[in-house]
Parts: sequence; structure tokens; C-alpha cells
Amino acid sequence: MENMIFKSITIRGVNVPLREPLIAKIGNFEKWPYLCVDIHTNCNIIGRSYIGPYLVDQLPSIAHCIKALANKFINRNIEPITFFDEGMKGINLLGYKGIGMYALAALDIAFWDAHSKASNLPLVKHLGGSIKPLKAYNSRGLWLKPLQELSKEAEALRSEGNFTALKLRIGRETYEDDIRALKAVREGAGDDIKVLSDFNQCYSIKEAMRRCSTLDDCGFFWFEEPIRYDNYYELSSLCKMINTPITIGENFHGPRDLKIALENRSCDMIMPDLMRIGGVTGWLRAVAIADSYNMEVSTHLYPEVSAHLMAVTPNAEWIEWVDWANPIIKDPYQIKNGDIIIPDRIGTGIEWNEENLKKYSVNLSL
Ligand code: SMN
Ligand code: MG
Repeated sequence: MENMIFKSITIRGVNVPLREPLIAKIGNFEKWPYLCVDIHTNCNIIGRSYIGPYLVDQLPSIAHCIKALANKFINRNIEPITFFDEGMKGINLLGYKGIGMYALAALDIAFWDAHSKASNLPLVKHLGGSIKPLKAYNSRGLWLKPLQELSKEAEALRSEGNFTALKLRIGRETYEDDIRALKAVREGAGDDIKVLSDFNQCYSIKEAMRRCSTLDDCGFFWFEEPIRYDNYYELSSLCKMINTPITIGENFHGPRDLKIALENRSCDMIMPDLMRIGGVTGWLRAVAIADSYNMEVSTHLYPEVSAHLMAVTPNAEWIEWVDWANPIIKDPYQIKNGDIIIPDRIGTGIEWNEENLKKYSVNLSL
């Protein structure tokens, strides 16, 4: 296609009830807020994206930010990388992290969706990769809830997609409780299940050193975010003393954060978040840096678009599977034998469940 011109944008907010509440050290959630973006073009193509920026009260401010950034590109030929670089200049005075980056990511994903649709290819093929099954772990449960509930839940979480790995939230009152939680998960899901763990930044460095040493070699597959996410220096001392891989990355705001973390040897594995890393363009740039460190890469949330990207990511490891966006997606992605299946559709394959977008609508005052 010669030219695909960006004509207008629609941004809709929703707050979608979760099947069960999320209880983690970072907060408790009963609903999950999303911004759903549609990029309209001069042809029949619509580019779509969603971001889930955690805080429903912030949806209007982020939506305004998306709209202001989008205005730069109206009536121009859609060129996602050119737009990303201009978008970065556009958020310079706001700051490269936080809502500016979320807004840029939301646009970038939608532009790439449109761009791959224009070449009549799924995003992964448009990027030069192939459609293949990608291994996923089930992350949609095992919150900080009573120990006696974990076993049954672990069994159910494993069997709903024949998963080989689950994520358990830890940082309970005592380390014995965390070990009991791990045992309960294994009882329910089987001894061969891999158990990834997430502390959600709950410790000081001293406490993290104590906890992680005690829990080291208990069989956790990784320890995620034991301390504040940006204490790279302290994270590096933790990495040196603990055998279990330390994983961070959901709080990298743009590829540069990843570079600083890796330069400082602050983790053993990474798991960037599609929104915070800067969408498709941010992801591609980030994993190129990770590759130069031979770093294994997993994902954080956004399994649908992340699956396309993991198929072109060097050293790709785990896709974090959550089904929280399923209610807003027309044909939700499927899991088979623990793998996420990229649908054979052009673009990212995301279309909206219009009924639910209406049902869970949040006013953005745009
Ligand atoms: C997480 C994500 C969303 C809500 C709470 C906790 C977590 C993860 O950090 O890695 O899934
Ligand atoms: Mg996490």
C-alpha cells in the first residue's frame, strides 16, 4: 500500500471486573482499568491497542496525553518508528517515564497494528518472524490469600491450559508461610510444576537478603522484585549473594532503564512490560540491548501483543499469561499445552468486544 494516512483517534476507558480479586504487596484490585485506542485511517484499516495503567482515576489524564500526542501525527502517512522518535521528543518536557511513555506506547502499538494490517500480515510476520507456539506461565492467581486455598487453586490454574509453570505471590508474614505456600502449590499442581515467585518490592535490602537467603534453594524458579524496583545498586548485591535468579523489568520505563539495570548487573533475568517499555518500538529496542547481555527475556502482562514480540525476541523465555483483558477482546487468545497461540489474523489480532466496552465504560471527559 502506497500511503495509509492517520485521520483520527478514538480512546475509550473501561474498568473491567476481575474474576477474583488480586491481592499483592503492591495493592489489592477488584477491577482492572484499560484504555482502548482506535486509530482511524484513510482506508478501511483501524489500528487498535489497549493499555492497562493500573489506576482508574488516572485514565482521563493518560487519555488526554494520548490525544495530545496523537495530534502531532494527524493527516500523516503512518510510519511507526518515525512517530515513536518524534513522540519521544514530544514527551521530553513531560519526562520520558510514567504517563508520557504509557501514552506513547498506546499509540505505537496501534500504529504498528495498522501498519501490519496494511501489509496484510499478522504483526509477528510483519516484523519478520514466524507464527509459533510460545511458552506461557499462568499468572492469574495464587495471590496472598489463605494457605488452605492455594492447593486447589494451583491444580485448577495448571489444568486450565496444561501449564508447566505458575506464579505465586510471596512475602507472607513469615518465611515459613512462603514455604508452606510453595508446598501447597506443589501438592495441587504436582511436583514437576515450576513455581515463579513475586515479592512485589515488599522488602528493604537487609530484609530481602535475609528472606531470599532463607528461601534460596527451596525450588522457586525465580524471585521477582524483592526490593524497590529502581534500587539497581542494591539489587546487584542481592544478585551476587542469591542463587535463585532475581527477575525485574515490569518497571523499566523505556529501553534506557533496562540498559541501566543491565549495566549495573541488577538482575539475572528480565520481564519488560509492553506499556512501560514503550510499545512495540520500545520493546524491539529494549530486547536488542538485552541480547547484547545474553539476557533471558520474559514478559509482563499484555500477553496478546507480547506473544508477537516474543517470537522475534532473542533469548525469549516466559510469556506471563493473564486473561484479564479477555472481556474487552472479541476473540480472546487461546492457550494450548502451556503455549499461547498467536491467532492467524492480520495485525495484533485484537478486535473489541463492543458490548463489554459499553458495559464497563468509564467517562474520560475527552
Ligand atoms: C502484578 C501485576 C498486576 C497486579 C499485581 C501484581 C505482578 C506481576 O507484579 O508481575 O504480575
Ligand atoms: Mg511482578
